[in-house]
Amino acid sequence: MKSKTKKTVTNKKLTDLQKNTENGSNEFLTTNQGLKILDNQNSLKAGDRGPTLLEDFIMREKITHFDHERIPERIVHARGSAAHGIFEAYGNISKYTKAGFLQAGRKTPVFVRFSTVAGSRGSTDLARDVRGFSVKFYTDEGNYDLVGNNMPVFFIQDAIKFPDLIHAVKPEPHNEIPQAASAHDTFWDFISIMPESMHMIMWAMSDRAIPRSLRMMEGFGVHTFRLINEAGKACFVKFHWKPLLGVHSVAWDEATRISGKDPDFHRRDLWEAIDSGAFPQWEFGVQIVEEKDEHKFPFDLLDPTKLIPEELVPVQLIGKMTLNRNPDNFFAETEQVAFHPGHLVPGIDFSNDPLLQGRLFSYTDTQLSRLGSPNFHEIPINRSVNTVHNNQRDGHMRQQINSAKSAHDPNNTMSGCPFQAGKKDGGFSSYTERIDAAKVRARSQSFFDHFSQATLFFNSQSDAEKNHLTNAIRFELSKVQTPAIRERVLGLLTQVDKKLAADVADALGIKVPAGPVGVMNMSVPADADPKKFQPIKVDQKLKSSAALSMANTKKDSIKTRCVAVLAADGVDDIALHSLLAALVKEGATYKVIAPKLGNIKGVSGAAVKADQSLLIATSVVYDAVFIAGGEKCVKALIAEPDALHFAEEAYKHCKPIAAGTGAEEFLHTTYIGTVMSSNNYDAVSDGIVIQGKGSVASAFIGAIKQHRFWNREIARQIPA
Ligand code: HDE
Repeated sequence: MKSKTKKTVTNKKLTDLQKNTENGSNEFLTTNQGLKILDNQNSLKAGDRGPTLLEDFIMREKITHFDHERIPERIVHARGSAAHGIFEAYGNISKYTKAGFLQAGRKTPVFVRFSTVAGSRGSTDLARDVRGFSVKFYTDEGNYDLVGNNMPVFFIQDAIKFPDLIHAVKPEPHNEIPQAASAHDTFWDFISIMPESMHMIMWAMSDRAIPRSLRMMEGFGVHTFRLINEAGKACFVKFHWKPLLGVHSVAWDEATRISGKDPDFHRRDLWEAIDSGAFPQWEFGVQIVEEKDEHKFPFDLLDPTKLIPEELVPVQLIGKMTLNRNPDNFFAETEQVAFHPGHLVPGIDFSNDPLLQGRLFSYTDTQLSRLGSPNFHEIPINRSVNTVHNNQRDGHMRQQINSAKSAHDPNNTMSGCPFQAGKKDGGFSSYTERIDAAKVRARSQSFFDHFSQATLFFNSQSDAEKNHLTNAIRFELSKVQTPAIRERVLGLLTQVDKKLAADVADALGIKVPAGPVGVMNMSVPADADPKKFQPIKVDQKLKSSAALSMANTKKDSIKTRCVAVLAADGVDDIALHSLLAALVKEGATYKVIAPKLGNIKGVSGAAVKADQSLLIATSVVYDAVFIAGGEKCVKALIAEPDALHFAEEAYKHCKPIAAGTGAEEFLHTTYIGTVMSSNNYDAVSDGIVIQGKGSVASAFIGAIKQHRFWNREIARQIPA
């Protein structure tokens, strides 16, 4: 035990000695005052069967601390998962920005937090929701936070509506139901009278809202920002994160089942990937618009319900982010990290997007009540790598011991220190935008086209994606209890796509309205002319945009994909090991699932370890299924209803399925066999790989790269 060494306390050494030791290291248990604890199992009592004494300061301290362990959760984005990493800039961007961390060759540590928006801290990862994508860059010019989402637009155009939006989507106030879900009256009531939300609704009802993994999501800064170069010249910019693994989602039915089987699915997936060295990566991209081109688009760059189609302004990739380290402590890092869109560095500035402007106030304000002190910047995860020098002092939980004799600026007492920095020393200066305007509560007419980009998004989706989106709105509106809300939403949908509206109406058993129901936009200020608030639809010419569909994402790798292997005694272990070696070589992982835990016997006489039993295994957390071959093994699996259900469920969710020698018989025992026996059945386009028809390994790998065979779902629904 290290603590036995005696330390001499001198005044000079006091602060060094005060450094906290790590919990769990080779040390004695102590109180918070450093007193060694003799007995941590029994409270102090009057006799061994007597009452506990108030005097027991050791127990009181322990329980008091415990009583106060929880802090208020974030009002939005409460459930999150985070990781450390590194950002490496490689683009030639100096023409547009002087931000040091964006210059080619620079490496900057980052901390990234992903989140859902509506649910509480303990809610499920797979809720249909927007995902937060916040990045803190610890640059040598100060911390820069890019606090974005996995969708490039937002529900509302002005920050003043944000509390209403969130009150509407959160559980209803009278009974706190439902948790982490938008499928309820208050949310859709708000949407039905807020036509500006229609574009975002298309994204939120698409499969983007149920990602396969946090590692397979795009990220967007959402607002238009400004970049500023050394000469002080500005341009507009939109920020993008593009995942190297492509953008992929699960099926809605699958999402609902994952929520029960493994509510930590995304958190676990991120943790395990980083833990195993399969570091998630994103490329960082910018869409740049010169100031002179600000008004050349059929939408307003300041409107956060609009994106800039990549066909109009391509994304230039200028850096790569790698997440390579899990947090050491969830609370200290993931929970206490405090992001703020106003944490800027020289070379980046705001635009006048009215949603962004409102955020600039909110984020510091919320940390004051969440983290409890204006000193939240001193929490280790929030500290700048630059030493902080200023005259701010004191407050709850102050960590820094400022030794200076005075704390005012300007001063003579400290010979003027700390000094203001000139521009050449890296001093931040806001972009000198000319503003000459009347003070009004108003919105520009250029914000009133609420539908054309919603239509653009819908038109850009593949048939399967359109199908999913339609079903998502059907699902949500079926949960809505008030018929008038359903009707109003349908009225708005007619403005996006007539067939979409008709298909949704059909499932609700009502007639599709001819157009908007009643006054389309009820968010009109008192005394204003309602005509000025009615939506317009500008012809945006571009009819579809490839980047908006996940069908066009990268499908070139099976890295980190997890394959479920169903096996039992008598498995053809030689063939199995060769298939597994091929999968692992390509970066995939696998789990062997057997009727029970322990070892299963291979035909070669060797044992194969079962990672999971059918009792706890579930198909929904896997990307693909392999039914191992071997006569006895196949017979044993056929006798297991859970194994049959496992395969049928994977088929229902459009996952690739491969069968080893003789395992075709297993498939024929399931509903999949009925499908396979139908005329003109094409196993390849259905993602089914059978041993004996070419190399199983390469065909299976090819199928896993495709992620899902959604066409299967349209052609035939399967009862599983
Ligand atoms: Fe946020 N948002 N937000 N938001 N937001 C918060 O700050 C807010 C908005 C986003 O992982 C809160 O520290 C207002 C858009 C993310 O810790 C709060 C408005 C976008 C996160 C807040 C918006 C976001 C937050 C709650 C309308 C995408 C999680 C806890 C003007 C660009 C950050 C906190 C993390 C968190 C306010 C709109 C993204 C209350 C007022 C648009 C990713 O300050």
